[in-house]
Amino acid sequence: MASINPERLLADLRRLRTFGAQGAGVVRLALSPIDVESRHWLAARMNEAGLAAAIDGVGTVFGRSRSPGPALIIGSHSDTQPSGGWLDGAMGVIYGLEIARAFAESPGEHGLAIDVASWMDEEGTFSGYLGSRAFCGEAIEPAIATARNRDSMALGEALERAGFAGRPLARLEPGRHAAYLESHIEQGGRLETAGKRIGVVTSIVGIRDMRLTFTGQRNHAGTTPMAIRRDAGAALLAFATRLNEEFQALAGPETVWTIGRIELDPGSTSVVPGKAEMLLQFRDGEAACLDRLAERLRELVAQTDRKGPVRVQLADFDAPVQPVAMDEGLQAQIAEAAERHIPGGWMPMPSGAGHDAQIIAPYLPAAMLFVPSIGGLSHDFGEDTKEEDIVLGCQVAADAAAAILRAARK
Ligand code: HGY
Ligand code: MN
Ligand code: MN
Repeated sequence: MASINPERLLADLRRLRTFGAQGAGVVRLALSPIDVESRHWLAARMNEAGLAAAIDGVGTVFGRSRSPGPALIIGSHSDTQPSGGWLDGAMGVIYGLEIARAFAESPGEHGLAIDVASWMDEEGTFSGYLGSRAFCGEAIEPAIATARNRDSMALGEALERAGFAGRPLARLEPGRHAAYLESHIEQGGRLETAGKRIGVVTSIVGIRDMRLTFTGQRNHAGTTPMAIRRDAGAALLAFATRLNEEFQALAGPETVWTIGRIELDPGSTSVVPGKAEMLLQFRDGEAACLDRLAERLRELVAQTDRKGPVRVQLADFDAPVQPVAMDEGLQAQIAEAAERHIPGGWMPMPSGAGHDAQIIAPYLPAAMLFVPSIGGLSHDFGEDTKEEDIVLGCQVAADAAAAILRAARK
């Protein structure tokens, strides 16, 4: 079996961390200058590893093995949240690079084709899973035409500025690509609580991202009597309270929902807010549960809008992401590899985080491997994983990758 090089793996992870480092965390938003710089570095490292690397028309970095197929794609994302950790996504990308190098150096695995990917904008700075959607041939033209980041920069402009616009897109090659393997930090506390070091992902949660806009009337905060106000901020807060009660009644055991952003216009203490916006996200492993919550939300919005005195509108904030199951055969190969390294030290588990693997799964057998997150913390600068778990995860992924490709050759 090929042995990964722990020092080289950790050195590349630490180097990638420097692109956008903020204290222990990383801010490397999709298509920001530092993200673009990191992608050129990544492409160079992939070329040094003997891959044919290119950055495609949406900024995905794709390193294609020079070995003939069948090929296993190993990847994740290297863009981050605004409060990003150093491992979210980045770890899975560098695993791919390290496994490609280890196979090239190993007599037994030399010639097994590993393609490596860093998908653009998994985190939805412009449009979630942009890179993996483009790779699978999904329509991204609407996103390119309309998506904007928080600074209102249009995706099309960001791609122009990055120098990626107009380039060809990395595309799934059904005759070549046998499967997709994504390794990732768990971003929760289940492995740590269970005392396990490897998670074999069984399924990935579905996600709905909605924008609610409340429109009232700006007015003087001192001279406008409470009875006649059309206070968009007060309406939003009342709606949020009612929503929590309603969702609690409809939620399943794994359902989560988050109001991640609230904006009041004009945001002055002496002005009754004329406009208010709320970003609401909800997730569950069952599509039927997500549909139930979405239906209740629509009813609540319609009721509130009819009742007044503030108008309410509901819209998708990002494209809905469906829950998916991971390929059973691939899961078994990850489990076998984990059992060899840490007998009994692994467990099957669902993913409460979204991943590019769920975009790819309908087009290609896909699987994921998790390593523990310390304290279950993620999407925060304090996100971390023990080095020995990072190294173990990469070796288990390498062994699973070899087994997957040998099986694909039969
Ligand atoms: O939010 C998620 O689950 C992923 O990190 N984008
Ligand atoms: Mn993330
Ligand atoms: Mn991630």
